[in-house]
Amino acid sequence: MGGETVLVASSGGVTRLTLNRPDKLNAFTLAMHAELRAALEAAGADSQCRVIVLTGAGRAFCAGQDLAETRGGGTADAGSRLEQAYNPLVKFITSLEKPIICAVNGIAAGAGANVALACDIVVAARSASFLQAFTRIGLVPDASGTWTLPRLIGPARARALTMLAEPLPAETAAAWGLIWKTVDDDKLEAEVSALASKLAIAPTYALGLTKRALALSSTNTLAQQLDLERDLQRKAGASPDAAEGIRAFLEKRAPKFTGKSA
Ligand code: LHQ
Repeated sequence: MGGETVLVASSGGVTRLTLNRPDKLNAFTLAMHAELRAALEAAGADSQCRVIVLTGAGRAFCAGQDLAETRGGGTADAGSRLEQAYNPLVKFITSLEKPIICAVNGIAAGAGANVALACDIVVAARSASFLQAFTRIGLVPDASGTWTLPRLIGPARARALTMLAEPLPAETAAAWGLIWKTVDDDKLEAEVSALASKLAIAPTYALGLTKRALALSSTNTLAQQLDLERDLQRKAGASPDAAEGIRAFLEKRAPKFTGKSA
């Protein structure tokens, strides 16, 4: 299923989206943006889908914007490409109330790195790397990099990473807290499948509210965040999954979550 540039496969509550321009290291074209957005929207609306996995075909995850495509249209208004494509993509990924795992199978460069980092759980192959390539070509980091990087790894590392534009090995990315973990290349598929299967039977509604609470914490005061936790706990606490979770604990058995809000 899916289009030419994004492959879509769904099974057991997991929707797997594969960026599919391997000969161009899965660089983003407008067509790929449109297909990815449509696939994400469909997964978001599909009640059977409880977790999304985003990965790349071939040896790279994604090399960012396809620079051959922007050459013709020029980068005179590179901002319009962000406005049209990257900004809505990052907003969609970060606000979708379902978990999104990014399986970084190889190099993630430019906007490709930052789209990966916008996902909820990032697992990288040990040979992968993250390259804030932008300043190599006279651009500034985008697709939320200037927001995400200082928050995840601190301003000092964010400054050097973006200004030097050197590849950051996946192992270092994990050690710095930029991503969740690295695994041996030949274990990536199995590790990500195991994580996805676990999340596919998790209380999806509570996971979505957790994602919302963590996102809002970056602008909230402690008092606002405590109020938010109260409000979201009220919602989660009234869900069938909370009733099931507590009942299962007391009955000393594994819970059977539906993922639903009511
Ligand atoms: C590519 C690309 C690519 C096209 C590899 N485009 N073909 C937003 C708004 C508006 C404007 C601009 O940008 C943005 C956001 C951004 O993402 S800007 C940053 C764009 N990305 C980059 O600058 C990274 C460019 N790529 C590279 O530096 C290298 O390809 C890396 C370091 C990722 C990998 O190097 P290698 O492993 O040596 O592979 P390669 O360079 O030989 O690439 C393989 C092929 O993929 C090659 O095509 P060819 O036909 O010659 O075999 C490359 O031209 C193509 N490719 N990235 N972004």
